[in-house]
Order: sequence, then structure tokens, then C-alpha cells
Amino acid sequence: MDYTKLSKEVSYALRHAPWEYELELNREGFVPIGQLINAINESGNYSRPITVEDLEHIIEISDKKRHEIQGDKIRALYGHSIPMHISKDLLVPPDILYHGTTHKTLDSILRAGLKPMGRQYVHLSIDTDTAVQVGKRRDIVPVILVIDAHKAHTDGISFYKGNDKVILADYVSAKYIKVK
Ligand code: HQG
Repeated sequence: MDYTKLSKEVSYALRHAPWEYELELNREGFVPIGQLINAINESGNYSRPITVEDLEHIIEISDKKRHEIQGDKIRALYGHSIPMHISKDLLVPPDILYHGTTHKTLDSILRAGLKPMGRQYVHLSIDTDTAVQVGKRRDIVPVILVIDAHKAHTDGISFYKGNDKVILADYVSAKYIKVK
């Protein structure tokens, strides 16, 4: 079983294109596991039909906690780009958060702030290691931004839970952002 391929397909279905799998996400982004399994198995893309144990396995072995199973439902914890708004739980952020990005986008971010771009939320990291990992997807030596989350939160900006390393926001104004 190609678990990397399966994890990517689950992310694609739950974050970006549930309609291609005839799935309807609830407001927290959950779908019935059985429906997701049936839809993936219809493609016949894997060496054998996938099972709920395979989905549990990709969550267990993944370096990032991307998906979550609750009872008979599964969801992506972050990353959504679908038009329907996924509701996330509010949290009080740590005082400082980080964001790893590219040199190319730095000027724009320092001018316009961090925007969700193609996704529903801005993705922030709880530590610099995570931010470096995020930024390295696009720049060999990423820029690490330091976010004054304490000040932003005090000013009334909402932060939401992604997973243990990822915190979400609707938008982060440039006034809370410094380059590390
Ligand atoms: C940038 C992955 C210009 C932003 C990761 C980023 C993460 C701006 C890009 C998760 C901008 C959007 C999300 C502005 C933001 N002007 N560029 N005003 N504001 N940007 O992929 O945070 O492996 O949508 O800096 O690890 O890179 O898929 O967001 O470079 O946790 O599970 O616009 O996706 O997780 O890129 O990554 P993305 P992201 P997975």
C-alpha cells in the first residue's frame, strides 16, 4: 500500500475537492469514513481496497497531524480551499507564532500582511522548526516571520486550532509581523 499517495488523496478529497468524491463536508469539515473509503476504492488506484485501518495508519505514521478520526467520521485539520467555510475552534494563541515563507513574497507580506491566499485561513506555526519546514516547501532558505500573536489577540484578532503545531487565523496585519 502506498501510504503517501493515500494521504495525499485524502487531503485532496477533504481539503480541496470533496465533490469529486461525492462527499459533503459538515461545518467542521467531517465526512463519514465509509463514504470516503467507498469513493477512494471506486478509483481502483491502490493495490487493494483501502480500509479504515489504512486511514488510521496514515494518521499514525504521518510527520504532521493532517487528518483526524472521530467516531465514524474523518476530517482534514487544516489546509481547506473549498468555498464552503470550515468552522474551527477558537483558542488563545501562544505569545509568539511563526510563519515560514519565501524571499519572493516578503515585500508583499510586509506591506499587505499575511493573507489566506488560496486557502480559508492563514497557517501559522508554533515554533521555528515547524515554520522552517513549511517555508522549505517553496524556498531552500525560507524567511521566518515572527508574529506578535499576544498583541494581535489582545487587539481582538481571532486565532483557531489547526493541530498541535499549526494555528490558524483569518488574516494577520503587517503591524504584528517582523522578520526573524
Ligand atoms: C504566502 C502545508 C504574498 C504565504 C504546510 C505562503 C502548512 C503571501 C503562500 C500548510 C501573502 C500561501 C499551509 C501576501 C501570504 N502576499 N504572499 N500578502 N500572504 N502569502 O500553501 O502557510 O503538508 O496556502 O507566506 O506545512 O505555506 O499540506 O500556505 O507562502 O501547514 O499538510 O502565500 O500547508 O501542510 O501558501 O502552508 P499556502 P502555507 P501540508
